[in-house]
Amino acid sequence: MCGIVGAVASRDITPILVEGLKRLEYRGYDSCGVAVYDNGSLRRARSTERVAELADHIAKDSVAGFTGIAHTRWATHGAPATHNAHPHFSSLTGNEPSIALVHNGIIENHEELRRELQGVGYVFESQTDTEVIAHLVHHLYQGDLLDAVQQAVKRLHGAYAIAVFCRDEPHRIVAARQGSPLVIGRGKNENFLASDALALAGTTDQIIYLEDGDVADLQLGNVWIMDSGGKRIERQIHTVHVHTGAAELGPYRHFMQKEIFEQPRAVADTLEDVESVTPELFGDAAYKIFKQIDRVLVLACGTSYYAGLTAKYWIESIAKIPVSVEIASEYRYRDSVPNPNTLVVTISQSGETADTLAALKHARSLGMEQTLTICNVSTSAMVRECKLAYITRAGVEIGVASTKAFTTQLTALYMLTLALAQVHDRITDEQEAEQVKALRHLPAAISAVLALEPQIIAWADRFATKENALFLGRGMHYPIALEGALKLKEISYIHAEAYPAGELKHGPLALVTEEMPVITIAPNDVLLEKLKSNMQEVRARGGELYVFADDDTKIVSSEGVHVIRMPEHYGYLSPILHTVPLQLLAYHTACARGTDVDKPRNLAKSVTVE
Ligand code: HGA
Repeated sequence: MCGIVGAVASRDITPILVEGLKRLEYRGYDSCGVAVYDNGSLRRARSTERVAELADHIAKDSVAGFTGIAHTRWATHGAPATHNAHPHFSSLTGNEPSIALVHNGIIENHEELRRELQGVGYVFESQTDTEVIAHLVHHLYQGDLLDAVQQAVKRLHGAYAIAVFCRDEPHRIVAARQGSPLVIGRGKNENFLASDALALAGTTDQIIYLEDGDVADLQLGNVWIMDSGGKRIERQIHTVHVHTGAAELGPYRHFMQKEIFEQPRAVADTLEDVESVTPELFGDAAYKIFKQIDRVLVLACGTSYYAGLTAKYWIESIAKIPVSVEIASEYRYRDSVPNPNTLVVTISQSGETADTLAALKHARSLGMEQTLTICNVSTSAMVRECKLAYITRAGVEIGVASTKAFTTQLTALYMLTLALAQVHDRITDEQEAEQVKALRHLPAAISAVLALEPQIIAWADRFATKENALFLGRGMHYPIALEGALKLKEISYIHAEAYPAGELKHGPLALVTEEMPVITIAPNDVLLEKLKSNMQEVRARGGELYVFADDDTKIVSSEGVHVIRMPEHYGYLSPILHTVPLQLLAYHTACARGTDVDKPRNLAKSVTVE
């Protein structure tokens, strides 16, 4: 999603800004821009193409300066067009621009502010909510940018991370955050800011995480931070080593393909050091917290939500603790019945998902203080906000459609299941040792499934001509069917829906014709015979079945029934194995349709707006 980079230095900072935007590029954006202070004027370059094209404009027009801000935009208000791209400038009509501003987030009272500012003479050039902040700061400016920004943010409703600079104070950037991430990078006689420390990798590893309500004043030699009450505060400086080596494609065609094939390594790394499952893997206080809770509430969005749904089957079956799983964006706005003995589990790849962070805060405001996150970024807001954490070691995930983050989340959630079962005496030592052995074999089992790729490519070529698909699963494989359908939608733009197979006859069977491919997850579990009946229901209506069947199910190909044989049933961990062929099917179908696999239309990675 949107990225921000800023720098105040005594050297040309455009290369730092461009490099920072490049590092954030994988998150998805529709336009980008840079503004710098150059010899008494504000200069700007903006583009609706990629950052590489923006860099060409910068070079061609010799845009350079020692103070500047840059942005990748994922439009929320106003079309993805150059005039809506950030940075936005402000001046009164006829004057040279004197304020430049970038923003992540959404200003909810933008219409009211727009009318007010138009009333005092400001002319708007964009349809964005962001431009009101630029004009508001300009309107309030009386020689001190910090003072103007502090006054301006008091008028804003909604979520924002902003960075602003002013022609009249060229060695200064003022930044503020409320609900959207923002970090400060400290250098020697130069300072930086970004929406993620990743953007500053290679420039500085001395990072300060701003908190909600903070306003920061960046100058050459120092950074001052004020809290929401305007009081000067010290925030800790962290030394952050951001792993950046993953951005190479190697022999793969897309990052998504690379990330699918990285799963044996990602799962093995996530399991590293785990000889036996102990609560302490989740934090020092985990034993005490796990002991005192008697329910679990999972809060997540998208693919992470499906990981939570899978965990519900595991935790209720093995640890015998009731679990509810809520879509974060819904939970935060509905009336629910809180229980203080709840373990609140948030799941987020980036740890910055705005909806999940807000849902977490909501749960806490309802008196549920025992919080744990499953997250891929150890320095994220989610990890800082939760009492307990398990950091998955998927590595940087570039493809917008999540793959290795999902399977590593599942791995961590299975360990959570075992830890809860252990603390609540629901599992014997022998059973636990057996499960840990199965976990440790998981990377090898995933590798065996990856070897099915050639067969899946043959299916994908046929899927590429379809416009609809149905996914069926039962029990703990139903969330995997949901994830398979989501993957296909996200990157191939084929309309796909998932159902628990027993639900077919209650409605979706009406959609089944010879034109409807029905992808079926067929593990050899207690529901197998029931699933076979559901498959017959599809065949009887002419629907064509594409079945991922465990070897020991003995399901064989026949007319209208295509089978790819999976390894033998993998017990509780089977959902993880069955995820992999669905990822490959979505990936190769998208390739056959020629879509932009790593950056699907309208989507962004790390969804930091509501
Ligand atoms: N609302 C602003 C910024 C959008 C954003 O933060 N996207 O991630 C706009 O539409 O320009």
